[in-house]
Amino acid sequence: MSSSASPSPDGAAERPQERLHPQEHTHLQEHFDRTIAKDQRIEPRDWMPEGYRKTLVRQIAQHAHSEIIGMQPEGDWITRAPSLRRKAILFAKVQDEAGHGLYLYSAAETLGADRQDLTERLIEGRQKYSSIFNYPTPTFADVGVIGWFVDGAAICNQVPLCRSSYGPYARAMVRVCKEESFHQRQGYELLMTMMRGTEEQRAMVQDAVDRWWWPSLMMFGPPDEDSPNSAQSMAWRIKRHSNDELRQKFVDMTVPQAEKLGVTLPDPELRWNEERGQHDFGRPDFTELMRVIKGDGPCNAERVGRRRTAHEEGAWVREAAAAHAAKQARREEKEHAA
Ligand code: FAQ
Repeated sequence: MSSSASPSPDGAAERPQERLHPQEHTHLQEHFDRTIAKDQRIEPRDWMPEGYRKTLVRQIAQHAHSEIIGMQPEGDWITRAPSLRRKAILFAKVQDEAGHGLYLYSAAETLGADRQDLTERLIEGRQKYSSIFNYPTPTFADVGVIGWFVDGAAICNQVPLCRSSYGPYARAMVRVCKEESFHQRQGYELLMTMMRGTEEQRAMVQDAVDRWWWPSLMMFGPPDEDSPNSAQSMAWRIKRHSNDELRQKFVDMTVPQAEKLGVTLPDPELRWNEERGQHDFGRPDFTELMRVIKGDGPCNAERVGRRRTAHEEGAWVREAAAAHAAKQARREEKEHAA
């Protein structure tokens, strides 16, 4: 998409509409502000402040990259799933994640971003993806815990995004959330089955819970006081809740599920606070989060390296698709001329 626009450092092209008469600009800004205040949607055809557009491209691109990179940790288990049923479920889930990524890249394209450019920014380390996908998956219990925790966290974060102020992003989230619910349930069901199994299987589940709990809490981002983007994103109603509010919601949702499953969450400070009507819990290690975001997590190099290889090996598919599209266009042109 986007033709005459010139690229800017975040992959969002500058739009000519910014060169407006000051009075016209004020009028458009007021209209935008009213739309946001009335809780109505901004659509691709609408004028929007440059900062709003860039924030959306940043968040949607990171979200898309997360879905695509997020295929890898569980994808590693497709060929080793313990039964045909588990293999089919896992296949479907990983395929859904690819679909979410492509859906989100399309949403970013409505803002003038270019998909190829976004992919290059990802593999060159110039754009981020979720920290959670930089942790290893040594056992099949990890597949269950990813579904339960990671998809559970994604649901907490993404259900409010269904009311995000940007129409294409909000609508994408509705479908994505429906599929994430299936993903979460399949993870929980897998863990339930393992917990009904042998002592060794129960130990595998507990070990995976111990390894994924804190990284899952980190998915929600830095604490509110250290979150540079939250205030503006919430004012624009892109984000509806702060990072800490969503983290709290995830903890409150997950504790009873852990009890039912029969596992212990690895946090000695975790307890119900009667007064607040919420759980108190320990502080995640946010220095670890920052380290992982900056590229120094257990699997960052492997994840990005694999994405780069896949992109390079897929070049012939993109070339073939482009050649086919060009041939179709020439054929249609000829038919119109005749
Ligand atoms: N990892 O100022 P804030 C999924 C960055 S999809 C990496 O608080 P913001 C499905 C942040 O980007 C999971 N980077 O930022 C699935 C910013 O950097 P920047 C992805 C992080 O945007 C399941 C800087 O730190 N979901 O799981 C992280 O207001 C299973 C400062 O942070 C989404 O992307 C992190 N954890 O809030 C797939 C949801 N946290 O851009 C496969 C949409 C923060 O200034 C298997 N995104 N950063 O350079 C959001 O809701 C927000 O962007 C947040 C961050 C909440 C992630």
